[in-house]
Amino acid sequence: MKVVLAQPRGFCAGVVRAIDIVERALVKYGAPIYVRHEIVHNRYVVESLERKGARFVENLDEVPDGAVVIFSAHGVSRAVVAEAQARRLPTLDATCPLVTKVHNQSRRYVAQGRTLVLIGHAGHPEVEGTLGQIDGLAAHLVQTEADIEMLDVPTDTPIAYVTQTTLSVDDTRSIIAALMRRFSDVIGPETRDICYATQNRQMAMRELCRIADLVLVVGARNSSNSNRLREIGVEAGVSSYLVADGTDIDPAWLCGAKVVGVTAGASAPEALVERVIEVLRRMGPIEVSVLPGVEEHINFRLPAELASV
Ligand code: 0CJ
Ligand code: F3S
Repeated sequence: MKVVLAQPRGFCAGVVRAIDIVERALVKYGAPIYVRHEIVHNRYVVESLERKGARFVENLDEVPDGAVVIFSAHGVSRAVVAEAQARRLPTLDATCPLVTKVHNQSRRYVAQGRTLVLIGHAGHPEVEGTLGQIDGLAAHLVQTEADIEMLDVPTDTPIAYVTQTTLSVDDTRSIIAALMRRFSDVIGPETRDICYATQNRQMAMRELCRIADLVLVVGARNSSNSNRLREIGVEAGVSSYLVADGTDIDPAWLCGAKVVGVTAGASAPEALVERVIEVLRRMGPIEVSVLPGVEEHINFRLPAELASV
């Protein structure tokens, strides 16, 4: 059996930075360090940081007075920042700079008098953080083309849209087109809010689907960008499964597969890709190769107080 790895796959610059922030904070301030929400959507990452002294919470009321708290890569609303300030909690912001950029753009659009439409998935922490940049009724969430028809907004209202960073490029394009059809004055970034890492991994997944009989996507169930990779496989007609670490591979999936593709979401460490390869090796002889693809050289700066730790 051939095992072909997608390039690029796995960690993006925002995830590397977010994990680095937790590790450096533990060194500088000592355990425990509180992290609001999973720093990135991956249990393996979360559990390894827990072993070093990080404590993950969903709400700031679980953080004791005076403890250092880190905001996850997905970003937070202004209400969460205000709550931390009101309690004078020392905070570090691990929000991906590409999410912060969307926050800033959202506020600018609303300041220009436009009604904001956020394209994204309800309940996702990034969506809550972005919607939470805007007060009151000026922001609307849409998840599908059908949601555009349901918007209770006059069609000549000046609209600006922004998007979640980890969406399907193709689906987002269709939703933007529907928005442009319904409203007469629409501005927005097209699909440029979808980050470089999401776009590159989706492109690599499409390449993998041209040669693979089956694709295993290493990533967590609550990882938006990993789910989008699996969907691309399904849309291309290639059986595709999200796997946490390989222990969840059903041998029946591999029946008759000559070429197995493996990729990983932006929050999945390479150690988990290696575990998946090990599981495949135990099932029979394999030959591993990497598909040529985009090389990424992006780095995000750390918060100043952690740069020299
Ligand atoms: O939202 C982000 C800034 C992406 C973070 C990395 O991926 P993950 O799986 O933690 O988050 P998504 O669910 O947003 O893909
Ligand atoms: Fe940032 Fe994209 Fe990664 S938004 S955290 S670079 S998936």
